Amino acid sequence: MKRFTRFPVTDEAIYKSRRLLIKQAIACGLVAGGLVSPARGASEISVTSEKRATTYCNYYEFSSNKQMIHHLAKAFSVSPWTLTIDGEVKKPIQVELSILPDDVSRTYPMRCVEGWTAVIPWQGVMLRDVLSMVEPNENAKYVKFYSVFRPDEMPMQRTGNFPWPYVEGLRLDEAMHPLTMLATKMYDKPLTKQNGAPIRLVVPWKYGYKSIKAITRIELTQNQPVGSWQQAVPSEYDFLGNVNPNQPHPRWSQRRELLLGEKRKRKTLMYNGFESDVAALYA
Ligand SMILES: Nc1nc2c(c(=O)[nH]1)N[C@H]1C(S)=C(S)[C@@H](COP(=O)(O)O)O[C@H]1N2
Ligand SMILES: [Mo]
Repeated sequence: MKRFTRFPVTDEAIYKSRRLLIKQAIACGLVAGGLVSPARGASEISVTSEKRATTYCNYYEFSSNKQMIHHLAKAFSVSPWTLTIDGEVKKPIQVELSILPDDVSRTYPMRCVEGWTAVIPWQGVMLRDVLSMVEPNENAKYVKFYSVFRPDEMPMQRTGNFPWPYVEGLRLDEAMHPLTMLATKMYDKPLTKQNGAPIRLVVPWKYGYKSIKAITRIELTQNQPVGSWQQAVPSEYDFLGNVNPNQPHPRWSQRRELLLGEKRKRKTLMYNGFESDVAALYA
């Protein structure tokens, strides 16, 4: 298995050791490659505690209060669930989630544009393996994701001031990148409701808003989709959403970030540390 930058990411559950020592990064050649700065090298990089990652969330359908979401999500039901994949494809399908493999395990930093990061071990499937099941046709250029619309169970959907349901999009080449996952588990357990059960997107080199939760539909499209945040606040959220410490944001500096549980901020890395894996997509 290829090791990705910033964190030594493996297919075996490396987080079981809890602490990803910088020594491992040195062993992986990340320091030699200049991907881990000496400043970062002075401290160790840990997986976020499961407790923190499941009680400090962004999920605007429930609330804008990050610590309230895990309480409010209790009333949300995630089974039965059908995932439709359609649009510019040769074989549209409705997937039983139980048939999807969940044997890809990746520890990725989830970097929110607000300046905080949770380092989470995800399990699921590469999106490209799911897309190849439906066989995108020649018109397919983008992938549009739709989250669930359940105003009865999601309090913020009863207000009209956001373009519900939450939607997001990727270019087809981004969707086919091997880093891009559909996750059905985290910490080797089924996804919690607050973290996006039963199935969510995880795109590690992009800001968290791209990693849409509770997906009901994946539509291959010819035209570039408009994400819900992009539509609601275009000056703050662009379509690409690539992590970039040098691109100023009107509300939050993107230069630094707080890893949940730590006291001091760390420098934010270009493409969230995955520059050598994805920079070619944007050349
Ligand atoms: N459906 C939906 N997906 C969503 C959001 C949301 O409000 N609704 N918030 C996004 C944002 S802004 C972030 S930072 C991540 C947070 O993921 P986490 O709570 O699992 O850490 O989820 C993303 N996916
Ligand atoms: Mo976010």
